[in-house]
Amino acid sequence: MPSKKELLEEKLKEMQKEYDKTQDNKKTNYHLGQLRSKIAHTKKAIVEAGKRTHLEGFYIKKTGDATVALVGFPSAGKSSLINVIANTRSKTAAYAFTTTKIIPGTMLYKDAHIQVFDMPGLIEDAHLGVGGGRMVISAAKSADLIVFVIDVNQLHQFEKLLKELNALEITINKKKPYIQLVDQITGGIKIEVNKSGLPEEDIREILIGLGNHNYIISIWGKVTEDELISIISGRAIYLRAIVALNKTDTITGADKLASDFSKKHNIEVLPISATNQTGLVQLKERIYENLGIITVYLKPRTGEERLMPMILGKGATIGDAAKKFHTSFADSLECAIISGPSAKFSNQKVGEAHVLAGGDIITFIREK
Ligand SMILES: Nc1nc2c(ncn2[C@@H]2O[C@H](COP(=O)(O)OP(=O)(O)OP(=O)(O)O)[C@@H](O)[C@H]2O)c(=O)[nH]1
Ligand SMILES: [Mg+2]
Repeated sequence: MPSKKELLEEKLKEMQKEYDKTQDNKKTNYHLGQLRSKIAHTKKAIVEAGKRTHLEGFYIKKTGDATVALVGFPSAGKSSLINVIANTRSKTAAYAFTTTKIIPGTMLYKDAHIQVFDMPGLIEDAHLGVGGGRMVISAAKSADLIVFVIDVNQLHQFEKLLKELNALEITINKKKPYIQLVDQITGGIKIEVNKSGLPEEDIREILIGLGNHNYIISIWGKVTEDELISIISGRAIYLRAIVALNKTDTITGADKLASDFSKKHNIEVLPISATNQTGLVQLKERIYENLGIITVYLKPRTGEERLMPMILGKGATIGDAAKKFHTSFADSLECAIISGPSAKFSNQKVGEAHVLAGGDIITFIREK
């Protein structure tokens, strides 16, 4: 028996066919508008129908300063990789499906505790729940960065992985278009800003199709109809990702291959070998960089010289560091003395608005 989702998909196809063959003129205008609205409605229902199958209660504790998920097909070398970049032992074997649950480990880099998840291999139709796919995708969704582990001899698997993620409305390495929605009690739909590239009529119909009749909407970037539906219904997920091209010890010309692959798919690619432990320093550095974090060091004003590392987001200021150190601390901060990459000279006195850089050493000075 076809599932509810399949029935809806069938219905959607028919509506789209009808839409495509109906000519756009004054007579058909109303009919087309109705159809568009129905199409938007059905798309939402399809997502709803699919939701239950891939969002079953699954929870993994996040610790550390940031999290990274290793995603790849079986036998790509995810477990071999986590074993050489993090403090964990995950079973590896020459056969597929060696890893059956999520194995967390911690990678220490520049004093940041980066939690890494080794995961079961993803396979085609994972989004439908095949082969533990639900668990993997649910953990991947909550990670700050995805590292796709790809066997250099199986490059085609990358596109399949992307397809699986796209089926779940996960978009890789794209900035989420900025959309503001204000719910109203009455007043109908008002479109204040529209830089979407979509006609206002379509936006109106999508909103109505999704059951939103009184809204003020502003869209500040280009979006497709599907993206708009996905964002308004709250399910669009945007994630950062890079590729670890593994098993480069088995081929020659790995660097060239990695750079071609990178250009083709517009994604950062790091050639590595988990077995020979090559390329790992670069991989760690790019993981850290893509997480958008910096490490700064706090130096007490008096007493011992021990530096305390603190992890902050890129662009963080002295004020942010003080707040992170202690919520009450920021209020009584007079200034800070800094040395390091963001300082003009050693022991520079700066205010709370000063923007920090990785490697800075900070001493807070509080008001008396
Ligand atoms: N030559 C070579 N073999 C590797 C490398 N990394 C992993 N392997 C081998 O590939 C096989 C699979 O490795 P695993 O680390 O178990 O792969 P996995 O991605 O964790 O697989 P699943 O848990 O089944 O999803 C093992 O036989 C590894 O020894 C590598 O860099 N070079
Ligand atoms: Mg494994």
